[in-house]
Amino acid sequence: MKNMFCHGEVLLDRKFWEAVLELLKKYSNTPHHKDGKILGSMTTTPHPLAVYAYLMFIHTNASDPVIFKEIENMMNDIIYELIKLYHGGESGILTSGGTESNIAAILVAKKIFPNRSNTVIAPDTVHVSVDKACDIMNCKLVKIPTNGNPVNASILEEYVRKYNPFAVVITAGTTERGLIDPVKGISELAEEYNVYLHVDAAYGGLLIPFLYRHGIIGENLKFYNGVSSISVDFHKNGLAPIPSGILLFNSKRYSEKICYKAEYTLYGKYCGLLGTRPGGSVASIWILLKIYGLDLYEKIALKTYNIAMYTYRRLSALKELKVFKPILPIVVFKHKYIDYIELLQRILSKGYFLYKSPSLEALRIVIMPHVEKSHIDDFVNIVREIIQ
Ligand code: 0PR
Repeated sequence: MKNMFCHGEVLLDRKFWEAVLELLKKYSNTPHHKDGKILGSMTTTPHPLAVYAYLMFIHTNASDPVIFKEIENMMNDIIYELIKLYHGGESGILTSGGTESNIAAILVAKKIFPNRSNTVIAPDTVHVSVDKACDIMNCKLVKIPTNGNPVNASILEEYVRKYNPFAVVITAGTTERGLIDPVKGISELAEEYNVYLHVDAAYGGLLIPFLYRHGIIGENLKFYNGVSSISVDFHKNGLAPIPSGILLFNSKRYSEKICYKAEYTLYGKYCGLLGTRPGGSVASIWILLKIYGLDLYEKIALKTYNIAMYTYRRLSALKELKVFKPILPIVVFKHKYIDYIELLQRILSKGYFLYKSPSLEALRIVIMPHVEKSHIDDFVNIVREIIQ
């Protein structure tokens, strides 16, 4: 066989393509967002322009700004837009998503405050990646019981006084319910007690500033003085392909804490937790911002919120259900008598995918950009059928 990677002949061969397609098709029958049945996951189909840009830059490594300086320039443009969105911040890194961002933020905090007690404080609604971070770094994670509410700032203050932590992590858009912890109030505490405050906005980061601006929610997300870092995922509501996370810092001094000397590289250092990173992710976020600007995310925030409210109303009309009112576009519901795991099994058997909200013993629907009202109508009909 000729060198198929360098020459076109084999790639033009029809038999060759038939064989390739046969192999791929065997596994191509995955559920797809466009079918409207993936209603519980925080994933969506990326925008075609983002996919195009990703493929165009698929050979690039975002960790090598010497060979691929264009990627670094794009990244600087993205950071500039996010600084506008969050009214502050100074630097940022590309991550694989919310998990890596949370681990990196906690590592930075630990390096900034090496002499504090080896403790991180977080409400019990925090994402599991913070447990992971403390497992890796051998820190103690103290969780504040919240009973399914945003954390109370004065209770958090008591914990900070008691434990003298090196970091506090709060969430702007919790995983199970879409709650927003009081970023402003807690940032004031973080400033007063001089503690590192990381805001996990992996899910809510591209929703909250817009819903706040439209008066839909009362809590904003921005770089208030005491906020040290904010994470936001573009592979959630940003229509970029997975993996596309960004971790923003309020100071370059912070991002430099996770740059490691690597003399053998042309750049001389590696920044962040990972090594080689997809430059395609940077290109995909960048092209969407260039073509549509932040308006794209405003439209998505309003659309998904409206469909979440529609879902809330439709499900609330089923008297057997208890439905929690959405804050962000997440609708959580349970049956008054049927156990939520049993309900989930019945829903899964109809080909629909929801996630769980175990803390509420309920099921979670996340209205992502691909979800349309017609999908919700079909889903509500199925729910009506299976609870009768
Ligand atoms: N922070 C918050 C608030 C999140 O909701 C998530 C993801 C993360 C961090 C982590 O983001 P990455 O998964 O991009 O690292 N929560 C998702 C969800 O609940 C993602 C998810 C889904 C993760 C399924 C694992 C999994 O098996 O849908």
